[in-house]
Amino acid sequence: SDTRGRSLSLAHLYVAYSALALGGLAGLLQVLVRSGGLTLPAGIDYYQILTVHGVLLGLILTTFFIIGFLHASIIRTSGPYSNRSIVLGWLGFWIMLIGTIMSASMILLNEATVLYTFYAPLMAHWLFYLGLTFVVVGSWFSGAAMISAYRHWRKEHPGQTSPLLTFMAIITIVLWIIATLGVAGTVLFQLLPWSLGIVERVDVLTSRTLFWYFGHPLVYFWLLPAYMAWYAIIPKVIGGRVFSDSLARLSFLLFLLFSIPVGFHHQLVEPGIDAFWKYLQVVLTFMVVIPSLMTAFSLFATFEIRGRELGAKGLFGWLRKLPWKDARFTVPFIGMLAFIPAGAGGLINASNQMNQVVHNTIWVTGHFHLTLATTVVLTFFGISYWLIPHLTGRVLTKEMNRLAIIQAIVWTVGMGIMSLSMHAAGLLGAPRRSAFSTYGDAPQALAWIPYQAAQAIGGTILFIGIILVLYIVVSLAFFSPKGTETFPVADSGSAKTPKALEDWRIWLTILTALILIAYSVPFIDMIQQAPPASKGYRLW
Ligand code: HAS
Repeated sequence: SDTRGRSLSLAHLYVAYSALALGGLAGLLQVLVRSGGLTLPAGIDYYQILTVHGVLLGLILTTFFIIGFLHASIIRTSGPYSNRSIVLGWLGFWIMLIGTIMSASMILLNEATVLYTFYAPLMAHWLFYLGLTFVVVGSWFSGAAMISAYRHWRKEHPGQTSPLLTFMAIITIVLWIIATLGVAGTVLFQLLPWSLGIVERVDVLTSRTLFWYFGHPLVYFWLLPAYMAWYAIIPKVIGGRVFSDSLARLSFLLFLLFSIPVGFHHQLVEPGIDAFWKYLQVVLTFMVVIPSLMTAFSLFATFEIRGRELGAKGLFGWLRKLPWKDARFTVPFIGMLAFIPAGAGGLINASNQMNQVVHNTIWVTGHFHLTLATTVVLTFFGISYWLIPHLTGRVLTKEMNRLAIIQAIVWTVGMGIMSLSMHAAGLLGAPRRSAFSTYGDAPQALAWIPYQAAQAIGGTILFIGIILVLYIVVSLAFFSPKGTETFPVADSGSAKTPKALEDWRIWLTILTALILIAYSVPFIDMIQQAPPASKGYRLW
């Protein structure tokens, strides 16, 4: 029916999975190099492939997948896009794609080996920063397409509560737009002029602070689409309903409020930021844990209620009633389970004293391979298994469903081995972002080697997982039998939801106040007490 909307979403998903193919290959190479088992040919540098891996998987796969999924969710629940939204959506897609090609080319030419956080004073070619600017600006066009569709719906349905999935998609994109103001600030006013030679030096602390103003909400921009599926789609897959429409909306609003003013928990060991402001942002970080706990509660409730409806008895009998053979449920469910240890690791990171132990160790890499690369990514795979055939007019066959569950098991085994050994080696002091070295055969460094070998084994199993998921995705996109695959949306009974939950004036005012409280004084301090700015370095 809505062919234009379908093509728009699909185009984003195709770019996302292409990024997975290239970024995954870089991941395999880098675990092998790090374990000491491989030397890269033709002068290719370890940090170059690490940058390819981080940028393609952390920034490109996620942004394209999420925007494609958000478009599809809004169209599914609020109706086909107007011409205006379609044009804005395609403009966004092309600007982002051109930006991606610019930045990726510079990385492949080894002129932007600055890792995915592109911290100053490491300097990249100016085209890399310009490419990133295009990606961000393009995503704003996509956001404008979504907001325009949402406003249109509200105009057509005065006084009604918007569909839950649309509301969640709008929170996610508003979070992204407000967060990207920080990264746009550092790229446009600091990194671009500096890499072009217009200014000679860069203020590193301000740049990193602007980056983390963006970088932390970025991780919730990754998480919220997974939560959309958990709250509003999975209940339908298991034949149930959303536990509470109001609770789901409140949890998304809490993410909007608390995920931005917390960037300092990535900068706890950095000088130049007063301890009081770090403390305040750590308190706010613990506030952002609350909506995740609400999510866990509400998911358990949905699962249990459904299981009991199906006649389950005893304390845990409902677990047996869940549709374990359905990849649309099982694959994201594994992601949910992974979030229990992953979230616990996050709480450790956020605790100031424990952060001193784990910061800049490979523990942190283990943390985000559980959060992003397991919880979020497995949910994205689970979504793709019905979304891609839904968009291409095909069906998820029994064989592909079975393969999808096998894929998730392979992924879990590979990631389990890799991430556990990353956490363990991190506690033994192994640094993150470092190529293979025995540090002059120092005993401490020699103790890390078995864990690095385990990482290589886990990483190789994961690569098999990547081949499997790509095989499934290509089959679903081009070869599965023609048919109709539904986009499942659970009933949430939004009629009783308090109207205040959709009163943007309230929430955006609180958000602005929180951001100003958390960041104003530290920024003034940075400007007034700025240490000498750095001239910068190049790794290339
Ligand atoms: Fe994090 C570093 C703190 C969540 C990603 N994080 C990172 C980096 C990334 C990342 C990429 O405070 C590295 C950045 C870099 O390159 O330097 N993180 C947290 C905290 C949370 C958290 C407090 N992180 C995430 C998520 C990510 C992500 C989500 C991506 C998607 N993280 C940090 C800190 C650092 C950090 C510090 C900096 C470290 C440093 O020093 O550099 C929290 O949001 C976590 C809350 C979650 C929970 C779990 C709730 C459980 C649920 C599962 C329900 C399951 C069910 C099924 C119902 C408390 C919702 C169960 C059924 C059964 C039957 C059992």
